[in-house]
Amino acid sequence: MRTDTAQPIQLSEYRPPAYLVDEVHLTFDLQPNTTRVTARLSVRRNGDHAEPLAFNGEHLKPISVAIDGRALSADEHAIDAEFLTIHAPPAAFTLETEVEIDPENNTALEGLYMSGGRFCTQCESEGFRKITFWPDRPDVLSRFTVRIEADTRFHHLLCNGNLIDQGALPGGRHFAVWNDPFPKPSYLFALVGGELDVLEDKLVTMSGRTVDLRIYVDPGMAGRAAYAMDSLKRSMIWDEQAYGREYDLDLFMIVAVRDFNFGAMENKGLNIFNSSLLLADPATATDLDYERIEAVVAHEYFHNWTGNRITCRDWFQLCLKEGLTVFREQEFCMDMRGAAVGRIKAVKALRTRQFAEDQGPLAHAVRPSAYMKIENFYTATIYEKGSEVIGMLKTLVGDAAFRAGMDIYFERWDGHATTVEAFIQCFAESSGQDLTDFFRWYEQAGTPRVALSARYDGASKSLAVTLTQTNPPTTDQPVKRDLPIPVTIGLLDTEGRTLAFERDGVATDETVVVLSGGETTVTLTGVDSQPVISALRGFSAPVVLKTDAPARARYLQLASDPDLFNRWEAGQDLASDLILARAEGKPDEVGEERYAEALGRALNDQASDEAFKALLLALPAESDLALMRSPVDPAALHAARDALRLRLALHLDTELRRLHTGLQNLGEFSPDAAGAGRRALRNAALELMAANPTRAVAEIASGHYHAAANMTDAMGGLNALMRIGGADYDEALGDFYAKWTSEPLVIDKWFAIQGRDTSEEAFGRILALTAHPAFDAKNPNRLRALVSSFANFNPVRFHDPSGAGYRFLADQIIAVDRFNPMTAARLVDPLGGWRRLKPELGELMKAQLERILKVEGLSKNVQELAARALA
Ligand code: B3K
Ligand code: ZN
Repeated sequence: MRTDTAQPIQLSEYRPPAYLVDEVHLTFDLQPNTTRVTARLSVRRNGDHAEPLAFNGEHLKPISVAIDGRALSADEHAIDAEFLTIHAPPAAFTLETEVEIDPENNTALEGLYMSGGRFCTQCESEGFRKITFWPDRPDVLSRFTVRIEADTRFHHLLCNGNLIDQGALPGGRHFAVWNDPFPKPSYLFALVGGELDVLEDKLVTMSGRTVDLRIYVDPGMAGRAAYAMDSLKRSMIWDEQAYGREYDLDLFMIVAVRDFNFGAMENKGLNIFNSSLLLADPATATDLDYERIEAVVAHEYFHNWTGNRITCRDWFQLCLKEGLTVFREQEFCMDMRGAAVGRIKAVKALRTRQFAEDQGPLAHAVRPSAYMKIENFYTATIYEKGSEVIGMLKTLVGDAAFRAGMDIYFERWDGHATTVEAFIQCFAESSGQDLTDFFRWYEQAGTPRVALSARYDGASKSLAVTLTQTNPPTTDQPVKRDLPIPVTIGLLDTEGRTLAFERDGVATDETVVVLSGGETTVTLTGVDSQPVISALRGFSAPVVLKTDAPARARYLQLASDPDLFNRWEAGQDLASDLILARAEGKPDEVGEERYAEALGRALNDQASDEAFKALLLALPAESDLALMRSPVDPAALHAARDALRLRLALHLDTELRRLHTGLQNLGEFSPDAAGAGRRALRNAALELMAANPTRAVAEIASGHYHAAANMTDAMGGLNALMRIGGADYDEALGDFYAKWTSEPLVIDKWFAIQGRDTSEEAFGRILALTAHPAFDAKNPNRLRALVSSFANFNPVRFHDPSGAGYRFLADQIIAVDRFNPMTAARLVDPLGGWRRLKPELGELMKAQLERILKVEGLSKNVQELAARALA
């Protein structure tokens, strides 16, 4: 087994770059197998010491290296698998290099590669070094001019910035020259060459400039870019209004590609998107697809200020751009689609992914202090928890100081690469607060546990609320410090009405208590009756809250907490307790009936919207329940959750059918939040009905599938049929495949639903699907559709007692690692949980990690994650 891991890179060892590149001229002679890249760099020494120059370069075939027009001799420089070294360069000079690369055989999809017969790039984090020799680190900012030459069948030649020249060349070739006036790090470089269709629009910015907007897609698909275009325009306007940030170039382009290792990339002026996050029409995309397109288009656009104009000094600062941009994206989405529902969805995602990360071997801080492969750190902790930390900062300093701090940040750091410290300093200045302790949120991994207890004194009408925190050790940090934790609190009376109170003599109905140190007590006065406490409203901090409140308090909250997050949370808490009790062999039948009753009442509440009710109807996921107890018995959790689903289906039968019929919408499809909410509730009702798989329900599900006028409903029907199984499901699967054979994004959904099939025979089918002619592991979307949905969303089959599920995942990781290490590494995560599983399963899972580590030639990416998972 390989345990000889290379040395990690340490934050404490950061050194400024020895050489800077102010200006670069690149020429690409695009050929699928032999692309020539000529680079002319204006290089200058950074600092006083003469040092050898070491520029990154990997998988490059060097042709020539020259300084100030003179070719370098063999003893003046060296080229190995990772670096171009020049032993004694002058203080300032022009470096000219020429290399050859092979985009067509670049299956790792990093650097310059081909997708669907077109050239495209992906450089973050360290892909640019696969294009040319370069100091490939984010703190080297350069002005790029790029000339692209290609055969005219590569009709569009795109790059960052502004098009400054184009024309024909002999031999059926043509060229385009692009200049990006904004200095940028190499990870934001992008280039695209190929035959594309374009959807065009314009936007007049706040200062009255007209920006051309272009979205490039596969020929024939321009109509499907309309929602992305609409989302882009709304994002641009939102950033002006919310943060005063205007777009800077005259042109903003997005290109959609089918083969992409993740979601999308914020390259300056030329975003590149996975087509699954860009193309949508009602027939082929679900409401969830629309929602994600809106979010990701906004996210990548917002990076223009938080990421591009101001970038990261080093990759340890990744959350500086990602956490902040996720935060801005979430604010935007809540403005577009409703705050409560948006917040609940964000917290669900955080808990499922990030809380799991904290409990596993891959736990790390929002700003880690060491890494092996930075590619492995694009995690839920950096992104989602990074966003939560910004949210807490805003709560702590207040809205006005938050906005003022952002203004200072934009003003001070525009055009620079900076650090999280420098960012936080802006808020210390705008608020006058000492944020030293707050900074621990960036340095300390793990999910704090907060306990709340309260004592009400009727005589003095006062309520003493005590909060305590414990910070359990994580694999990377055994000893923890206390954190400042903002806990938003409101009170309800026994009828569920808001109970006003006073804090420090000021009347209010909501307050933020900052738990600092191990324990904090506050006394609220003027509390007229024994209250129910609604704490951690809006999920004001990424913690696990435990209270001593009885179930009846939860029921009251579920019925009437004005904080909709906490209303939903109360339902989830009640459901979790019931499922966990049943999984442990202590079912609470009376409690389950009571829960069903309460849910029925919530569904009838005329005041709340459908999207919210759809969330109420969904029980906590098995993966979330698995985080609440250890050792985990996935089969017991699955059975207990199914039992509660069945009880709800039986108890709410009339109600669910009424919803299913009543919410039928025969009008025109609209992707807006209201329309999506109605479809979500109707499909959630059907899904719950499917927990009671009678003939009648199967017929309803089949009818739902066949009558579907949009992809959301088609998938809703297929999902319900999958849960019921049998001939109707098989018939619908066949029908679906036949109908959508030529639509790759839809066929991805066909694979994904089968990956989630929990029936006994599902695993055999999943194995067989890897030999299906439409299965292509080289396409990350297709691979993830089957393999990730199985490993992440099908716990009962993944954790099969035979270990076959783990073996299957390991087989896939090993196979994919040979050609695409980044995507292979992203599959490792589900194997990290072995310690928390019941021992007989844990051993089987561990054996697969050991097997992976024995593979000859394993990538650093997979090796780091598998080794950490075992350590
Ligand atoms: N910044 C990119 C992610 C890059 C991932 C590199 N492995 C997309 C984003 O977060 O906006
Ligand atoms: Zn991002």
